Amino acid sequence: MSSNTEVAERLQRIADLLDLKAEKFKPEAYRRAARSILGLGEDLTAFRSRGQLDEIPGVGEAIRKKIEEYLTTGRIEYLERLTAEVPPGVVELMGLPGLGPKTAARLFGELGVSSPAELGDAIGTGGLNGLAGFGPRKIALLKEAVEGARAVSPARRPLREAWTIAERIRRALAERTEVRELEIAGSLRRRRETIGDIDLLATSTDPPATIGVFAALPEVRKVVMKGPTKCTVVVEPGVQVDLRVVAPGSFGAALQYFTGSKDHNIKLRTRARDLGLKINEYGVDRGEVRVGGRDETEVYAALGLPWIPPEIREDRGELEAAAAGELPDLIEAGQIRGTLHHHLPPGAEEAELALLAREGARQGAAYVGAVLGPGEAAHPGDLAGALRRAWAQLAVVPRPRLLIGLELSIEGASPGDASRSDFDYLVLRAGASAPRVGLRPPQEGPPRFVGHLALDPGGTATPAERATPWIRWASENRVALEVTPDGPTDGLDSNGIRALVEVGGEIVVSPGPDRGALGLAVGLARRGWATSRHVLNARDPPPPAPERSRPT
Ligand code: DGT
Ligand code: CA
Ligand code: CA
Repeated sequence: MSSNTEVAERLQRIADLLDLKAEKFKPEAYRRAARSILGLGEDLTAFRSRGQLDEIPGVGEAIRKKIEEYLTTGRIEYLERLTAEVPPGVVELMGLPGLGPKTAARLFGELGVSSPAELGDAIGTGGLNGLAGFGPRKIALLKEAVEGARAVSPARRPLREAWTIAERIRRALAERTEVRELEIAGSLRRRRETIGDIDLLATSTDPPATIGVFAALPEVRKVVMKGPTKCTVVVEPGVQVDLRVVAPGSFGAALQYFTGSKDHNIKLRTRARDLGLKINEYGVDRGEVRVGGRDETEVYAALGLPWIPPEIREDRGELEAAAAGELPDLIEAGQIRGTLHHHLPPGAEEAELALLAREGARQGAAYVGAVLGPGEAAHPGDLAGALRRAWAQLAVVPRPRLLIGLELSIEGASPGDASRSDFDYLVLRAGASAPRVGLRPPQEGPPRFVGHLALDPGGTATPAERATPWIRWASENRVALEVTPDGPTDGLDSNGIRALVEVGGEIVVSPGPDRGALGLAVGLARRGWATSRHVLNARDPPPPAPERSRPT
């Protein structure tokens, strides 16, 4: 699926360049299309040959033409034109961590800074002092970014990006007949919000052949180290991947060891020692006798413990809970009854709804929740009515229930919105400001509100610190907070989830804008120790009230 990443990367670059030119809405459209393409389970060329590029969410006519142009000619003229308009150093500048296109545009426009090196010089000579919006803290962060760019250690990647890369490699290796077991280990298996490098673990009837195939994958940019059973490479776009081929009898022990976390492993090793055992990546031994190593369950069992889900292996109380037989019964993807946060592209609402219905039916969803915003429809109530009628006509079996939510910014919501009869629930978009409105949902039934956090990525506060006031607000008002595959950049991180469920709050698990990554969002929820009791969309909503009047 290399053309998918290639196209997505180019659309993303177009978005960045448009941002640099201070274009208003276009960048988000390109980003949405890029995200959707990254989440596709199939190569774009297959969509094209079926004439279905238009059916990819977020791909309208303009973007479709650019995709076709790329698939045919290997280039996108529009991108080349945009690139030519911008000095190359400025493009590098906006790629620095914490320095988006908007800041880069200002630095270039107002100070003529056109590369990371020039930014370093400008900071050194005090050239940024006094510039509006560039306080001492921001300048310190920029300095860090410039210095970081010089260092060798590459940045950590968001979970979803690393997962997409790892899955592609995993699929390529899984096709090989000599490969037997194959698992993604490390922080990715634990669904950590950010990933340093990708760790793969395999057993093989021909380890050197497997290593050879891995080192020669088309996405490999550089082979860092290649031995008979271990290989480290750097793949596009600059992520390190480790593959280890281990003996079948040690696969469980190796998987346990290389899944980590390091703190979890250290605690486990202490427990082993206390029991007169020795544990390492080859197995669990009592003296000369191997008592576990084939699979993970056996490894934990040898230490008198039940298998511990990877998502909570962080030494945050999971070993104590396991020893006491009190591990939480973590939420599973199969328990999700429906999803609640799909936006419908303006002008193509019914087509998108039909797609959602088919997808929902295929996945056995009990309901599908579409969300309308006051900005997306002139009269959301009328549109909701029309969509309900269109839904009733769809020839989809079994047809999930359609729920329609109204999305409001938290400042724009009023208590009266809570009792609107033309919507099934509200989505409150919460910005970085302190909560101001405490809407009370109806006393009966599950909460009818979903809070979407768009946390301000700036500042030095951790995602959990930034989420704290929202967690209190949400639990007090019985608002379920959203968990997306993008984690803290677009919702709660696992610390926030855990804090929320500990005070009796609820989450909503969403698949994200391209609808492809529900499993990752569930993984984050599991990392936050959430069980089905804590997940609003692991339940069915109350049946529709027959007396509820709806505009026709
Ligand atoms: P990352 O790559 O920074 O996102 O995080 P991890 O957890 O994937 O860490 P990585 O790739 O350095 O190592 C993979 C696993 O191998 C790690 O989770 C636990 C295990 N491991 C690595 N080094 C050590 C160590 O020094 N001691 C122990 N007990 N385990 C280690
Ligand atoms: Ca790793
Ligand atoms: Ca590693």
